[in-house]
This record gives sequence, C-alpha cells and structure tokens, in this order.
Amino acid sequence: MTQDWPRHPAEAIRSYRERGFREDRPLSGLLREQAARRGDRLALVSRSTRLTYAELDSRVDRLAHGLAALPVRAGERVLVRLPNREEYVLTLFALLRIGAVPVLALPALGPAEVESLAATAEACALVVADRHGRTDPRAEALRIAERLPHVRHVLVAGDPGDAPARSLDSLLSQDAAPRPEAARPEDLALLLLSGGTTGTPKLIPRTHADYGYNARASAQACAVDSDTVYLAVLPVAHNFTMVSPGIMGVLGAGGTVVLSPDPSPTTAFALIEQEGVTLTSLVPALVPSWLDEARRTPERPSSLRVLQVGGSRLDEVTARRIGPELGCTLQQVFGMAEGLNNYTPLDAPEEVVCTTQGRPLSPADEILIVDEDDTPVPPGVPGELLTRGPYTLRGYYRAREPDSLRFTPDGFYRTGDLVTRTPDGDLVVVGRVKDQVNRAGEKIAAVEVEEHLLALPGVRASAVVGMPDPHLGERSVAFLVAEGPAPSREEIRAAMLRRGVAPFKVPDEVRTAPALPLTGVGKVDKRRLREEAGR
Ligand code: OOB
Repeated sequence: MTQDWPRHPAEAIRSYRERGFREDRPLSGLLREQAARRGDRLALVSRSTRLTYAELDSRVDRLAHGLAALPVRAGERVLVRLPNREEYVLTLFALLRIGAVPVLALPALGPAEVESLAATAEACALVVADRHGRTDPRAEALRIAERLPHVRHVLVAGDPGDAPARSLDSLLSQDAAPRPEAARPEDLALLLLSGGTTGTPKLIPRTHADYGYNARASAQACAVDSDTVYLAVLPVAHNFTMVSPGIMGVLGAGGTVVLSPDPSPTTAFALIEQEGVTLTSLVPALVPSWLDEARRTPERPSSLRVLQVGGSRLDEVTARRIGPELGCTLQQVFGMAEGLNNYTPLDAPEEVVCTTQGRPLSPADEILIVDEDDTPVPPGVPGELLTRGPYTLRGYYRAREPDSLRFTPDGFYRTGDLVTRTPDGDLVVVGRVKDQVNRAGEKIAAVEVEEHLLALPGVRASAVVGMPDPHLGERSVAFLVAEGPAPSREEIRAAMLRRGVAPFKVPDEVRTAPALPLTGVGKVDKRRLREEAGR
C-alpha cells in the first residue's frame, strides 16, 4: 500500500518518545484512565445532559460496540459534522476507541464542501445533526451518501428522519463491557480540515501519539487540572476547542467540559455562572460582544480565571481591556490545525500578554523565521514562520498537490504566517504570505472563492483580498472583471449557496474593475488591490 500520509521519520519519533514528547497510548485511553481514577466526577455538561467520567466512558463503550457492529472498522474514516452537543464527544471517543478515524468537519461548511471532504477521505459513514440553523444536514448527508458509494451509513444525532439514516441512540448497545483500545499510539487518530490556500480541502493527519501530546502539554501550559471547568464556545471540531487545551486537554486532566450551544455572551455568561466555568477560548471577533455584555451585567463572570483568545490577530487595545473588564487573565493563543501551538505564559507581564502571540508549547518545537529564499532573517525583522516538531504534520493526507509547496525538504512546515520574534522568544504575528482571508478566525482560501466567481456568467477575471474590518478582523473583498453587467453581491451569494458553498465564504464586498493589476511576473497584484480596496 502506498502511504496515505508522510509520517515523521522513525528516528525522530524515537527521540520524541524518549524525551516525553509523544503520548504512548491511544487518545480514548485518557477517558478510560480518568474513569478509573475519578469515575464519579463530572466530565461533560451539555444542554440537559450531565455525565460523570464513569457514565461517559461506559456510554462511549456502548456506542463503540454499536459502531463496530455496523460495521465501522479500524482505520476507516468517518466524517463527523456535529455542533456543540454531547453526541460529538461520545462519537469522537467511540470512533477513536474502535480505531476508526473521525474527519472533523465544521457545521458551517456547505454541502458541496462536506461532500468533497467525504470523497477525499473516502468516508464510510457520515455523522450529522438532525438540524442546524436553517439547514437540514440529515437530508444533505443522505444525498451525499447516494452519490458516494463508499458512504455506507448516515448516522444522526437526534431524530434520524427517513431511512436509511439511523440515530446514534439506536446504536448504543446494551453491552457496556469495556472495549479494548483498537488503535496503537502511532496510528492515524483523526483528520482535521486545513484552512487552506487551494481550491480543494486539505486534510491534516494527526496521530494518537501527537494529538495526545498536544493536548497534555497544552493542559500543562494552561494550568489545567481536575478543578478546571472548560466552556467550549467555539465550534467543538475546531483544533482550538479540541486540544489547545480544549476538550481533550481538560478531559485528560480530569476536569469538566461544558458545551455552549451558541457563542453569544448571554448564553456563555449564564453557563459560566451556573457551572463555575474557569477557562474558555474565543476568537478575537467575539471579544467585543463579551466586553459589552460584561459592562451590561452587574456581576461579571466571577469564576472565570483565564480567557484564551486566538485564531486571528487580537489588537492590543482590546487585549488590554480584557483583564480589567472581565476580571480574568488573558492568554493569547497562536495555533494551527497543522500542529504548532504558541501560548503567552499565564504569569507573563501584561506587556507580553497584550503585544505578543506567545511562545511554542514544546521545547521540541523548532522555529525558523526566513526570507523569500528561506534564509533566516536577523532578529526583529519579519519573515515567514517555518516549524517542525513532535506534533506538527510532515505532509497532508492523500495530498493532491506536491507537499514540497508547503514543506521544506527537511520537514519544516511553511505556515504562511509572517512573524517576528522578541528578544525573549515570543512570537508576534505581523502578517501573512499565504493567499487567505482570515474572517473572524474562519480561514478562506482566496483562490477557492475566485474560482466560484469565475464560474458566474460574464465574469472574466476575479481576485479576492482580505481587508481590515473592525468587527470581523478581516472582511473579504472581491474584484470582478465582467463582460456586460457584473453580478451583484446578492446574485453571487445565491449562486455560491446553490453550489453548496459555506455562507461565510461569500465575499463581504464586491467591486468591479476594467482589468486586474498585474505584478512584474504577470501574477495578480494583490497588494495593489488591497490599496485600491482601502481607498
Ligand atoms: C487556528 O487554527 P487554524 O488551522 O484554523 O488556522 C491557523 C492560522 C495560522 O496559521 C494563522 O494564520 C492564524 O490562523 N492564526 C493567528 C492566530 N492564531 C491563528 N493569527 C494571528 N494571531 C493568532 N493568535 O486558528 C488555531 C488552532 C489552535 C489554537 C488556536 C488557533
């Protein structure tokens, strides 16, 4: 069999293991261990569900038995597209326990994107919710299953609706006997979706050993212990909510995970009060509404000790307001689903916390800051961040284009982020070389939207750039060269949604131009377009 994904060299794995930079058990082992140590402690709170570690572990066993009986086999991929509800945690651990590989899809994706992911991963099953906002993920999943022969099962959290869809509940076996872990530590554990810079989704392979280490080391960096109560506000399938330290880090330490059904501060503040939440994580775009809510409510969330903010750039002015106005410690997190996580230390001076994006999680994380020729830049000069380490991937899963574009020959991942490093070793993100828009933390590959625009009648050329935006961090601006009347933003929106694209990828603003400016080598000059859009 040709390898589906490039692993770390055996020698590197050996050395990481020896130094404690890989976990040596499968991921769902962390649940088993906590169930044995503190079975009656509260593990998971979601809507009306409250599960202790013993209950959660035994439900995971029951679902694992049911999934295995379908059968879903070890090594098979299962696309999981669930919002923040208890079935996500159950499904995730049950799949991990039988050695199947969850593919974590965000609920915000459009049906065409879900299908493309399922196809790339050759998923054998799709797990979706009975409803999500105004969409019907169940019906979408059934249509995808009809088109993709490898999709044998559609499994639904909640009401399964029409056959052949089945509810996850119906799979819960009566047999709650502990199921042995099917995976070995160096096996593929799960596939994450890359923010991407290309038109096709890229899947990030993460192993039990590397993801487990990412979660454990993050929990340490964030002082997570069995008294931690973590509120998952961002989508559960995002890497930030999963391992930075997120669900995995907190459950691994014996703390409690509370799932917030929506990111609004009203919902979150009520849950913080009710459950005594001590830690949560947000993207910068959500912070202003939390600050507003804190001003409105007489009692600010008193139990909250640490607010993590990451996913896109947090401006310094807002950063400085968090401590005094929310009464908690800010921690900036600069991470990526591909691996590397950076954190500002919890005891760092305010200056460091408010003006840097922190330092690498692991002593084994290697960092290079380079110019266009891959030559390291002098201290203080911005350059592209390259990184290599125990939990950073060495190549994408079943990559369609050569990995040499995103990896150096010696295995460094090209993050596409422009950074500088302070004399103390903290990183500051100053920009980006990858052609991407970071809209409220959601990553949009410019080329993907450009291709959708080109497919519209009369559009001859298109270019998408990100522009600073006070609410979103960045908004997407599309430039169109059209023959005849250019389509309006509403027409573009309708066309993109018809094509099954996620609503957040629809350009926020559409402009027309007689021609696109070109650089000396004939590429679209995005710098000039950005200047244009700023005028
Ligand atoms: C997180 O992961 P992804 O995969 O959605 O996006 C990674 C990219 C980074 O390469 C960078 O461009 C941007 O998001 N980013 C930031 C940032 N954190 C991420 N840019 C500026 N400042 C920050 N603090 O976004 C992610 C994964 C794990 C933990 C936290 C965030």
